[in-house]
Amino acid sequence: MIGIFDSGVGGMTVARSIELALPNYPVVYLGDIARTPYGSKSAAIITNYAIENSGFLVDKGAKVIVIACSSASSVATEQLRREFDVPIIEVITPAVREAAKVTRGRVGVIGTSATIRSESYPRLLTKQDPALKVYSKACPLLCPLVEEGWTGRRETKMILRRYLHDLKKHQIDTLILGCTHYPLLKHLIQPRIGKKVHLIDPAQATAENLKTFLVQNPVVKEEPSHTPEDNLYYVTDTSQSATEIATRIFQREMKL
Ligand code: DGN
Repeated sequence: MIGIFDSGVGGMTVARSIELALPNYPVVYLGDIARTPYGSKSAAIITNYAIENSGFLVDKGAKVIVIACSSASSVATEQLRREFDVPIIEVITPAVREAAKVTRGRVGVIGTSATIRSESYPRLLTKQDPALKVYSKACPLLCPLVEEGWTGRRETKMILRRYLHDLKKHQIDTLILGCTHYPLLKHLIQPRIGKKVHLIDPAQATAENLKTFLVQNPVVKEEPSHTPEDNLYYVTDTSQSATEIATRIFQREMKL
């Protein structure tokens, strides 16, 4: 099984892209909505949560774990690789590789406070290409708005405009959505940052990376009779809005 976890519903954007890229591969997902958001917590706490989530997924039969959360990917990847003997896939590297491929030199990164504080994106981006100019902005209010289902509200648009203002001043040509909740706000981000700015969606980049990884390392195998409807989606608390958001992301009735 492919195990995937996030602090809540954001990682479902990654899970959905994985279902589309690998429809016959079994998936088990854990959304830790009881303890969301992760992005405002310390690296030590996020790492503890990531270890517990990964333990749950391994118990369910996961043979590879996707950290579908930029905050946990930024601070907990190395620790998870030490604790578990299954491969650990994170969401930072695939997004950075894609950004480095398409940018003309000025890259923006938005993410949670934990992600931006860790400097994981600028570090990897300038490792890929030392000439890149990277501008980061923490957007701590966005995840709670997405978890609430406020993805079309006037208030969300106002907050986004405020957050993106600084990045616009830097005339970025590429923007990494450095949080797996943000693809759900793509329709609001694109017109506010500018139509010509290339948005990097971590969900698609990570799914492509996982597909390539599984071709080279078949730790999980395709099961011809398996369909996405057979996948298992767990959450650590009940939430009506999580079920509604999941149903919208997967475009089918979801039972969490
Ligand atoms: N989806 C998580 C991330 O990518 O960082 C959000 C973290 C949070 O809980 N705020």
